[in-house]
Amino acid sequence: MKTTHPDAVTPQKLYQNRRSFLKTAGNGLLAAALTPALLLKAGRRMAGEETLTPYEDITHYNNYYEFSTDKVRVAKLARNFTTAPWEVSVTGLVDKPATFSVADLVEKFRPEERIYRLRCVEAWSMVIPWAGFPLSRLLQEVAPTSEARYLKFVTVHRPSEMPGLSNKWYDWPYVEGLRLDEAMNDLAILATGIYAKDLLPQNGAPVRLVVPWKYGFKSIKSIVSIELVKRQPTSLWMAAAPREYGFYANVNPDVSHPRWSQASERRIGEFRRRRTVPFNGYGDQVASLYEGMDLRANF
Ligand SMILES: Nc1nc2c(c(=O)[nH]1)N[C@H]1C(S)=C(S)[C@@H](COP(=O)(O)O)O[C@H]1N2
Ligand SMILES: [Mo]
Repeated sequence: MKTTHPDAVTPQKLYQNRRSFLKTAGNGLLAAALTPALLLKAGRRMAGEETLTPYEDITHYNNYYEFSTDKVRVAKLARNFTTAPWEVSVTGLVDKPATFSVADLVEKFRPEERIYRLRCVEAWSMVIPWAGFPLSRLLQEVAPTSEARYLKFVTVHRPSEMPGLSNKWYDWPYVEGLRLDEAMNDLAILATGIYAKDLLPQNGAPVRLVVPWKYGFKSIKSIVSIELVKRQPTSLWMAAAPREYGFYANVNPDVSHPRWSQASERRIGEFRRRRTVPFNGYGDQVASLYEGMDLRANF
């Protein structure tokens, strides 16, 4: 279950080469020797005991309310979303505020593959091979001051391309937050790709957060701004339903959502439900961040 072992981390380039090799081989003699069943097996990469969620599912079952609240309609509605050029500003309580183009970030930080489980608050989950780099590396660039305690992330607000923004139920733009020590944990990444391809708009192109020990809604998409602040930011979800969505949102099978249990989950592509595990299985690496905190009060 240790999907984050260094062995599971492959530079994006190598992975691409391996894939194009498999493709070429598949066109030739090898293909003749493979039965359909074997081909199916070969096409399913494993992450430890688990199977990666198919690309088709990752890219066609999405939560991205700026486009639609209907998970299967997001991909189509987001098809023509403009994702380049794109800049992310990092401001607030930092010594060296800066604006970075995503192209430069990719060049500088060389996204690598990280296979993470994503556990949505709605009790479904996926296993996704992200391409990304640690958020801590970007933070090093801007040098947070000793006053900085939290990060506030903001998604682009572009009504002309995002039909869901007409939904007045939510307080746009989409905002999320992390505590600075959470953001510095090596598991927290900024992702720019999936399956060694650039992110598609529906998955948060060109750059989105991934925090694998928290519910999926913390993984804010299409980020344009990161601000270092003193006080805990209010996320879009906290503002919309404070009894249902807290700031921490750590995956916790013992704390139910007011409207449903969080004890189990449906892995997309599987039939039997799985038991949900604390911190989505990443407790070894993150539980210490919450030592001494009441995780029922801080949900
Ligand atoms: N800007 C923005 N980011 C967002 C969302 C959203 O609606 N808008 N949905 C969140 C939720 S609830 C989940 S589960 C994940 C889904 O990511 P995926 O569609 O790439 O699987 O994105 C999160 N990030
Ligand atoms: Mo979610």
